[in-house]
Amino acid sequence: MKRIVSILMCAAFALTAVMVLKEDVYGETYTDKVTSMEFVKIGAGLYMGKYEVTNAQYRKFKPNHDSKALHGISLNGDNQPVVYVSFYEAEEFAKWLSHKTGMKYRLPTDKEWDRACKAGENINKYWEKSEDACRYANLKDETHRAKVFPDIPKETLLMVYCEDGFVLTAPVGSKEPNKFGLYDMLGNVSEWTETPYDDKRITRGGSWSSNPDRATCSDFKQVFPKTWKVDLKINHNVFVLFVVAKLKR
Ligand SMILES: [Ca+2]
Repeated sequence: MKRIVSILMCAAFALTAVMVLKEDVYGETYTDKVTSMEFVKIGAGLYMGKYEVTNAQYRKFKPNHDSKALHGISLNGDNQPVVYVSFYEAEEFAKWLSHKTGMKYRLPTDKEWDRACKAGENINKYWEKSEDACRYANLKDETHRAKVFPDIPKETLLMVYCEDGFVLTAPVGSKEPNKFGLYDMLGNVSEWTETPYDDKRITRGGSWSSNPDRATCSDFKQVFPKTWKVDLKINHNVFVLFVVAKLKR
C-alpha cells in the first residue's frame, strides 16, 4: 500500500512538474496563417502580438480600409500600423479572426498590456537618456518637429532629442524590441485595450506625436470607443491601434 501511495505521489509530482515547465515556456512564438500576424507567449495561455497590426494585415479583414495621410505623408503603407480604427472595429477584427481560425483572439486588458510593456521588469520606459529614445520608440522627435513645428525651437517643446527619419508612423518593428521580444509597445501608435473607463476605453503606449512623458508603460488615456474621425489638430494621439492577444482554448 505504502509503495502504491509512493508511486501515485511520484506520478502526481511528475505531472505537476511537466505542467509547470509547460507554463513557464514564455517567449514561444505563434504565427497566424490568415493574417501572418506573429505572437509571443507572455503568460499562461496568453500570447501578445509581436508587432502592431499592419495595414496589409487589417486589409485581410477590410480590403478598402483607408489609413489616410497627414502633412502630405501617407499612412497607408503595407507595413505601417493600421490607423483610424475605432475600439468597436478593433473588436470586430478580433471576432472575425477568431471565427476564421477557430482560435480566440481579443484585445488585451489594461493589466495584460501593462505586463507586456514592462516585460518582467519594474520599468516605465526602455531608455534613460532622451538621445537614446529613438532606438526604442517613435515619438515626438526632431524629425517630427522639423516637419510639423518647424518654427518652434526644440528647447521649448516637450520632445525627445533624437531623430529617426519618421515624421508620422514608422513601419512596425523599426525599433528594438523589449525583453519579451515585443516591438513598438511605446510610441508609433496608441493601442486600444478592452478595459473600460466610465463610458470610454483605455488606450496605452502613446504615439509618434507623443511627449515622452505620455509614452510610458504606466501612462494611459481614456478614449471614446467610437473615436476614429478625430480632428487632427486637437489630438493626434487617438490615432489608435491595437495589439491582439490570443488565448488558447
Ligand atoms: Ca519619429
